[in-house]
Amino acid sequence: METHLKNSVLAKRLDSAQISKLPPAVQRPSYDRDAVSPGIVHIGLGAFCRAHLAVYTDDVLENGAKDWGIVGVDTMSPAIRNALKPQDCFYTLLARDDGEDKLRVIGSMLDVMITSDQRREIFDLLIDPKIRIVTLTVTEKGYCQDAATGSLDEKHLAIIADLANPTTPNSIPGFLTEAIRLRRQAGQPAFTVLVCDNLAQNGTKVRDIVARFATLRDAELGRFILDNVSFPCTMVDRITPATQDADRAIVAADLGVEDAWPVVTEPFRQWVIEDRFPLGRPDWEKVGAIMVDDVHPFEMMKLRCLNGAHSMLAYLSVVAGIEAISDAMADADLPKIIRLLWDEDLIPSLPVVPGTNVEAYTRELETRFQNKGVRHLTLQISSDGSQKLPPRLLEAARELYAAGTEPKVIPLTIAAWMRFLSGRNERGQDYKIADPYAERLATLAANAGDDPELLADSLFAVRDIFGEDLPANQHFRTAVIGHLSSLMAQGTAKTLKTFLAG
Ligand code: CS2
Repeated sequence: METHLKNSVLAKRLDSAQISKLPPAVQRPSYDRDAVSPGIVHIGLGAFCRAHLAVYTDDVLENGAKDWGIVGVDTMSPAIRNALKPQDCFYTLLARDDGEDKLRVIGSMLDVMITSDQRREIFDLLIDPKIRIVTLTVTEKGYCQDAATGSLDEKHLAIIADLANPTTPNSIPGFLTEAIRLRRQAGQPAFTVLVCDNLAQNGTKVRDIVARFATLRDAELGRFILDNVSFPCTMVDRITPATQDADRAIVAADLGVEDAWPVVTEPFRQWVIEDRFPLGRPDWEKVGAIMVDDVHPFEMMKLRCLNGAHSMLAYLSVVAGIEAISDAMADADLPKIIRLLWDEDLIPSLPVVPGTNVEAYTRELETRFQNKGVRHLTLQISSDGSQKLPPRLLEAARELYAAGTEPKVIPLTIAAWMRFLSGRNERGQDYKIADPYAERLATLAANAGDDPELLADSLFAVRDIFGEDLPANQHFRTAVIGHLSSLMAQGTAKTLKTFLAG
């Protein structure tokens, strides 16, 4: 990123002074940004939140709200602060459809802070009564959960470290607990915690994780959190890949000034939120969010049909050497396999929800996945399978077995993930496996060599992914081993053809 800027021939950088000089086609804040104060602290500044909740919030500011600006906090590296602070935290959103680009400069992010060197400052802000909501996008693994059960992983090294030094936390459960404790000590009512990651029952799950961490510190604090802190569940959706240098070049050419970290996304966006905000919230429902009493049915539909299909496409594609989701959608067989995943396994696993049409939803997903303007890399989606597969697909498999039917495509997906763990695709190219369990999984895969049964059984033994029940289920085990044998012996193309013929 910084290299791109150094080589740039454009002298100017996007910032407050440039906003009024941007080309007319670029949408930009028309509100008085200096009059906006922060009401939200957002933790986890990846591309997604900047294409989603920051945009909904920007719309609310456009509607005249003054006290719902966002202060962004990142726990990973100073890169985002280095990129955004010189731009007065303005950044560009490039919404792309096949052939159509819309640029918009977002102003809802008022400041960016980093936990490594601004922890005290961040805690001071978090006890300020003007902050009423803490939103999070830290990915599934950020919550230090046992993926199979969704409860706090008490053996997680970051959790052990934070329990030893609870006032200087680095993990998300440790950080939230300390912020809630300090706020209570300051006599302020608790802020609302709005989890915007793809976990089933995300708010409830994270509340239990945080309360458990707090209980390990002090049982009374754990009780306080359960009784007093609201964690509404949400379903968030907008396909937003990591920004590439090529995107920066497109944005710079269109804006006429440099933006060190724009975000590229699709036009579609959706947000369903449980309306439990004791200290108030922005009028997100006036700008397209759907406020409901129970998010769970919407969340299951999205987590399974969108994210589950993404994971399936990702593992089969990475192994086959297909780089992007839109390329996978142009394959002869992969779109048919996704259709089967939806029709045979996922749609039957979902409750019927009045007002939603899951068949239409999956047809819309096909179109969204085909969008060539958003180059969503399959390797990016393949990350963190140990955390993503349980809520996206393994839960559905469990429910189908419990209802007396058998999943057909989920075992193929699990076999593809197992094959993927070899780290080499069918063209002989190596790729990096990004996963909190990467080392453990790669070692199991290497030790099993080319024996599919040994590989499957060694991976099934990782109980914090598969639990006890699925490895003991003979149908599931046999189906996975069958597909894995085929993938290893014949490759993805032939395996898919045989599967579709069968
Ligand atoms: C994707 C999600 O990377 C992934 O695992 O499945 O980031 C997906 O693009 C978003 O959830 C869409 O809302």
